[in-house]
Amino acid sequence: MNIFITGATSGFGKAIAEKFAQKGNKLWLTGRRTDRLEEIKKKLTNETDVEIEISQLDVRNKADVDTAAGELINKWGRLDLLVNNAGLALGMSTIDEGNTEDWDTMIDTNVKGLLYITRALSPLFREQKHGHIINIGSTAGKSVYQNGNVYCATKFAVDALNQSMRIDLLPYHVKVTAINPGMAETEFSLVRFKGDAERAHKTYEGFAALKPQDIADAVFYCAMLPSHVCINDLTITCTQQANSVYKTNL
Ligand code: NDP
Ligand code: 8X3
Repeated sequence: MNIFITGATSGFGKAIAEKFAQKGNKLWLTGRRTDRLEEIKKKLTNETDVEIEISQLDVRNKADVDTAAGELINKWGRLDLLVNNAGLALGMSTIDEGNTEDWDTMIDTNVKGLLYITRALSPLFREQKHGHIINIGSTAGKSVYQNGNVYCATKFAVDALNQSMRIDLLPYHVKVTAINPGMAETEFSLVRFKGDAERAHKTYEGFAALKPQDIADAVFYCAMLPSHVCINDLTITCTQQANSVYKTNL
């Protein structure tokens, strides 16, 4: 398969890249941190014999998104799977105290970035009459949690877009799947708490949180199903988490 992944420099995106490379798939990996992309390409090229392309890409930049999509279309001419994974949370506060710059960044990345990528690559799927989009949503897009307001709203938007895209692309045999993880120990909390490693670590204290590989396994499972089978929506939490709100560390 030919696979394009956003946010492949860490966490879920990196684990998804590793999983698909180990299974012999061609990858186009993107993210803002070029050093990480080069490192991952080098490692996967040493460990496997798959073709790995990398593009430095900020999904908020529509012109750059269109350029990367154009490069893919010129070079590969075919795409089987798009993984819309790039995303982030910034801060946790009540609505009356929220940081509006953080709100802009979350909305621009999690919603508009996902839209730019999908708009740039879905015409290729339409022409091929084949393809699969896997959107990484969240349990936060199913039920809101305290102080999660805008981040949760962006993931509710991903849920709505996931459902809409499936209807829009159905005539072209394009599968659309949402994978909605619960708490997973990646760089997510380090980013959310702006480099405060102690606070980030505390998020997962007393928990056996999900690992990035758990989500990579789920993405792989959904992507490998027969052409007549599509998982529309899959919510995955660690065993100590019932939904985005209720957790226990017993
Ligand atoms: P990480 O912080 O480990 O990874 C986030 C990835 O997104 C990085 O590769 C980062 O790359 C990329 N990214 C962030 N902003 C941009 C941008 N503007 N343009 C391009 N890439 C960007 O976190 P996760 O792996 O946990 O997060 C991946 C997805 O999973 C996100 O959508 C997140 O909302 C979602 N999620 C996470 C959960 C968790 O508990 N960890 C639970 C549920 C959902 P770079 O910085 O190099 O650009
Ligand atoms: C927690 C989900 O996306 O806030 O249940 O990490 S998220």
